[in-house]
Amino acid sequence: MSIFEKFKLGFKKSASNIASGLKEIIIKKEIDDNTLDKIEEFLISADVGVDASSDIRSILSNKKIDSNSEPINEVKKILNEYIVELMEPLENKSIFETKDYLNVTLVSGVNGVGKTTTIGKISKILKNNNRKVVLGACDTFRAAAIEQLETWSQKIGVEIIKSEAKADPASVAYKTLEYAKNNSFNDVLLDTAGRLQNKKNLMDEYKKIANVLKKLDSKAPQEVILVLDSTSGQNVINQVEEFNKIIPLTGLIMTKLDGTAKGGVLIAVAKKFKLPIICLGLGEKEDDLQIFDARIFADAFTQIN
Ligand SMILES: Nc1nc2c(ncn2[C@@H]2O[C@H](COP(=O)(O)OP(=O)(O)O)[C@@H](O)[C@H]2O)c(=O)[nH]1
Ligand SMILES: [Mg+2]
Repeated sequence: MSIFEKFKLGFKKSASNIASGLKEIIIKKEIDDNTLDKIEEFLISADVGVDASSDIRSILSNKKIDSNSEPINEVKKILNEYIVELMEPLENKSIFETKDYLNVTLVSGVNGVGKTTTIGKISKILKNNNRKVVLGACDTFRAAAIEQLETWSQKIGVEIIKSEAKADPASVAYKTLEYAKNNSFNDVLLDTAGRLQNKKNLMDEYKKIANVLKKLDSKAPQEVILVLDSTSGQNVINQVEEFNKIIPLTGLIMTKLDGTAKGGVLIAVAKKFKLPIICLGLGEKEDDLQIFDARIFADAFTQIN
């Protein structure tokens, strides 16, 4: 199966939601104001966001739709082009590329979004690229969280640094980086506990992790990645805003695009923050991760090609 086919399959719910929604609306040969209103409303309801939906409406209204072609196909094409133009500049594969320095990635997000699972998946890609990877179990909140990361480390065959439950997450981060530096590792991936962006003490703890890392490497963490759950809809906007205030984010990952009809929220996030999009989660297994490619995303979303 090609990447595109895999993506289309995983992304089926969102894509068929868009395709069937547009098909219901676009029944006439020409696209009048009423139809434009309905398209815009529908895109907003599919979580594409008010700004992007209004952009798409104005592009559609300014464009002369070729009356010889099927209007639905023209609309899909315009939507497709809009997505590519918006999101192609946000592609960022640098985390997967070989570097001449130790790359430290701090992974954050609210509870249950898929941080630990995504770290497992990313470490597999890194390992396949011949990189020496160590995971840091900085989610010390529950013993089960440490065990979950440990299970991933065993499955993928990468090392892990951990401590007992309730230990200071910053100290685990420090120990992990120290170990990685002393043993010529290429990548450190730090798992953290889920935290709500409005809980000050937890956000302080998160900030402390980054500060402690700087004692060993003034440039660390080189990557600060926020994981977002696509099924949370527009809540993700607030999450990006708040996490970005504490430690500036270098990239985003969106998960669970396989289980939702609301994958359009990635477009809303792209439009609002213009932050790099690293990869997308399309399932619970180790290979269910797609390095972000705007064209593949756009084609799957609009069911073109
Ligand atoms: N369907 C689906 N489930 C996912 C995905 N990523 C993670 N999960 C599941 O979501 C749940 C929470 O994941 P976990 O990694 O523990 O989240 P964390 O609390 O952020 O570390 C688990 O049951 C995962 O298997 C994804 O891309 N698709
Ligand atoms: Mg976790």
